[in-house]
Amino acid sequence: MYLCEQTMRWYGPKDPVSLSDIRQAGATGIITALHHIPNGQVWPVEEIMKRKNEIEAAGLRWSGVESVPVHEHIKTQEGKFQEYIDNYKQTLRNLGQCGIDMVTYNFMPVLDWTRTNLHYVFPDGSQGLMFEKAAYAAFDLFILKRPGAEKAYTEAEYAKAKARFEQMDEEEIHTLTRTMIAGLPGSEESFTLDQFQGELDRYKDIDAEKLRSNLIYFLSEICPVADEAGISMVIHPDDPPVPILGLPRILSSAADFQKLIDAVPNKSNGLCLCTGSFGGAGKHDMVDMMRTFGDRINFVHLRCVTQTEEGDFYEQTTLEGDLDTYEFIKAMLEVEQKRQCSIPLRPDHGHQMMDDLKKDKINPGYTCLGRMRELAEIRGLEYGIAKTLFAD
Ligand code: DNO
Repeated sequence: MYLCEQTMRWYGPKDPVSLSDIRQAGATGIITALHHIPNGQVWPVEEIMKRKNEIEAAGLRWSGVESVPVHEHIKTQEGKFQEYIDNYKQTLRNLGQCGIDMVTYNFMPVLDWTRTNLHYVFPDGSQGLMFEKAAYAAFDLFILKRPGAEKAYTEAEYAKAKARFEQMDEEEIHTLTRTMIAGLPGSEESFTLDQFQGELDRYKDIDAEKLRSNLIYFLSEICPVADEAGISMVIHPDDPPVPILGLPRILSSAADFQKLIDAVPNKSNGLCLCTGSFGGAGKHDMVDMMRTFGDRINFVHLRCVTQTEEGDFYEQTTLEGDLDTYEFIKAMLEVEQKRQCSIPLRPDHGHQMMDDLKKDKINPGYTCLGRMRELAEIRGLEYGIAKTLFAD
């Protein structure tokens, strides 16, 4: 029987969570990246091998890269973008040569994932990540003061954002600004407000169709190389799956992914099914996505969120939230038996809880204990479903 490959993300030697912690949490695989190599440069074979050996020495497998970042110039097709694409191809060849077979990336302009609060306190005392629409709008309208931002909001939303902003003290404004633009774990960039507006401006003539055609160009260049290197490229969906700060978004639904595979049908063109990203806004049927795109899903981020009527969302634990985790895992097991392979899955984020609340240095969403709880719940649920429904 094929169960998922249980993995955890590791931010490399500087991560306060060690490889040994991850192994003790029950994972067998590691998802990581060479964060020390600047965006756009080739990852040399020696550096890849060094990291691979370190992971294997801890009794774990390097199950996939998250992420080989896509340089902003590739997204906007300016400057040295062709050189960055060539570098990307070489990185894929080098990873393939070292036996790494899955690479995650995203095509979100400027920012990777976006939240407004990294320390929302849940009723049990643990802390998690959330997105509050009024705080986000207050940032956009009154802190960043993005030109033309008013057009993105209804009168009621504007009024709510204004009231929210007026409530904030200096400290909250500072924390919100940092949360929005200083880069969450895994993001490659960090900015000041002015630099940030400058980055947004580079997209003023790029709408969703243009961005999509730049992504399709990128894929048509790299997928043949990935096919040959034996690598599955998995795109991470937009998080949250709605336009942010006037930036175009192109991977916010099942239909968006369908457009990509219609344009570039290569085997290596795949999806990272992140249930929490799609779960952040709108109605998306992740169980159906698993069934529809099963052959192309080569990585799963399992995370449950609850959306509110105001457009906010909270990151819950695995068995709470809007996702039917039982049906999702069942659908995943069906795909794995059909494909006769295990798909790597990682608990995406976890709450900061217990002893981790006392630590000074943590990566929000990526603490040890919270993710251990997530993984334990996922593996228990999967085991139960597999035993009862898939036993030979
Ligand atoms: C957030 C992560 C993202 C993801 C990238 C993939 O927790 O899921 O940062 O790694 O978007 O390129």
